[in-house]
Order: sequence, then structure tokens, then C-alpha cells
Amino acid sequence: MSRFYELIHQFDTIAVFRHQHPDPDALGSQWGLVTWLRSRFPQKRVFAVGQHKGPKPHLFQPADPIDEETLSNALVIVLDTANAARIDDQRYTLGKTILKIDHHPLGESYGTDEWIVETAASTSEIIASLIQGVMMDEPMDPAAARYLYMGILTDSLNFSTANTTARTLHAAAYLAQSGLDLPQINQDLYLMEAKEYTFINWLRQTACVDERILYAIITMEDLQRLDIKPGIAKEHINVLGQVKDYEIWAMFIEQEEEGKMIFNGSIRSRSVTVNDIAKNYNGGGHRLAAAVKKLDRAGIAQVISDLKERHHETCLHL
Ligand SMILES: [Mn+2]
Repeated sequence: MSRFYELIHQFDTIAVFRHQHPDPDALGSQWGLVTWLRSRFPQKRVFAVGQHKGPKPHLFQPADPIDEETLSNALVIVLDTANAARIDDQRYTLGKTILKIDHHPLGESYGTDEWIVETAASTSEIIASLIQGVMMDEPMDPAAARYLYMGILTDSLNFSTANTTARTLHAAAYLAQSGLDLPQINQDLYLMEAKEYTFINWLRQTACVDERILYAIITMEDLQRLDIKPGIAKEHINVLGQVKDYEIWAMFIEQEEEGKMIFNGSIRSRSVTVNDIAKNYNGGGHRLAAAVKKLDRAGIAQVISDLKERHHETCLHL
């Protein structure tokens, strides 16, 4: 996408945004792009914007403060965010040009320029390929490569999701040429604390089975007792996805939002489409990995019932 390079050239100030409650793909693509831009164009002012912290804040840098005047002269790049309401810092609208780069399907159009690659397994993969094009296959700065590699690895669940392709592996191979310490990156991302180990054991015991669906409802009180933050709990949804007998798995976590107690959920599926269902519950996402938001217990029951019905429909068509 030479438009990417063209836009970067046109602006002296670039502000890179990503979604709220950022995961390592949102942060990896953001910090990968920001770090590369800074090393490649030292004369430009480059900002990483966003208020929310991710589950492993020590792996990324704290966001940069930016004022409105600076933003109004900037190229704004929004990464990994399907819909405008989810952008962390709504001042993105102030940007002179807004470039959306994303891999989520069923998204909303909010950019003046958009680069959507639905077949990419992560936004970090898209950014790595864009940079590879600009660099003409020369390795990039290792710090930037490390951020992007973390995004690719986590969003593809270690190169195992259905949307992992040859391009995912090519992007990772290109990044590895920067001399990355791959086992160290794996340890940084995946070694858990003892309390997470305790949480996972509890999660396995507490999860409910409803036909071919495995799900867990985690209250605020559970999280407090186990000393686990909602963002960390959410990261462990994959624990529920390792059982052959369950086709769909989900986790609903109680949180306080705007003074109200609500449940936000994550839904994963091996093959049955779930993101259109999630869209009916204040959410959305990828075909096999989606989120639902602001539910009460009756809402959770409704989601489970919809998922069951979808599973039945799919079986009937086999
Ligand atoms: Mn992503």
C-alpha cells in the first residue's frame, strides 16, 4: 500500500491510536509502528495515544500525552479497532487525515483512508508487511520488530488460529531477521504468576457445560478473592478451548462501568460463526473470536441460548 508511505511522507506529526482495553496486538501494532516511525524518520514527531493499559503494561511503554492543537495538524492512524466508539481517546477525530488499519470483519468506516485486510491474523501482521514493503526487505529496528512479533504471536495464538496463513509466517520470518530472541519473547508473554495458575485451576473447576458449550461466569467477588484483574482473567479464555468435546467456549467477567455492575464476555469457537451473534449483544469481532458487552445474567443466558441454537443449526447442515 504505497498510500501508507505517501501519507507518512506528507505529515510531520503522526499520532497512532488503538482500541480500548488493548490486547498485545493493539499495543504491539501501535508500538511497533511508532518505534519504527521514530527510528526511520527521526525528524518527525510521533505519538502513541491511549489511556487504557493492557494486561502486561511492562512489555510496552506508557502512552504519550498529546494536546489538541498538535492533533489537529497530525496524521492520525487508528489500529486494530473495528468501530469508532471503541477507539481509546475520542480526540482521534481532530486529526487532519485519519487512516484506519485493521483486520476485523464487519467493521464500521470511520477513517478518511482505510486499509482493511480481513484475511490477516493480526493488525501487527499488516503493519509488519507494510513496513517490509517500505524497507524493501531490509530488517527493521529490533525494538519495533519485537513489538510486532508479540502482536502476531498472541493474536494468532502461536500460529494456530484459522486465519493463520503463509503471510502470517512470512511476516514473522521477516521480523525474526531483526535478530529477535524468540524464546525470551515467549517467556515474557506466557510465563504466568502463581496466582494466575491458581485462577486457571479454579476456572477449570467452575466452568459450566451446556451441551457442546463450555462457559464461565466470573464475578467481581471471584476476581477479588483470587487477586486477578479482569484483563488478566480474559487472557486465559484459551484454557477453556482445549477440550475436544466443546465446540464453543465463553467467559463473562463482571466489571463496574459508569457506576453499574455489568458483565463483559469473550466468545470463542472452533468452527461455528459467532461474531454475528455477538453483534446483537453490544459487541462483535472475528468470525470465531468475538466479544459481548454490558450484559446482566439474563443477557448471558440469552447469549448461551443463541450459541446453542447456532450450534444446532450447524449440526443439521452437516
Ligand atoms: Mn487484533
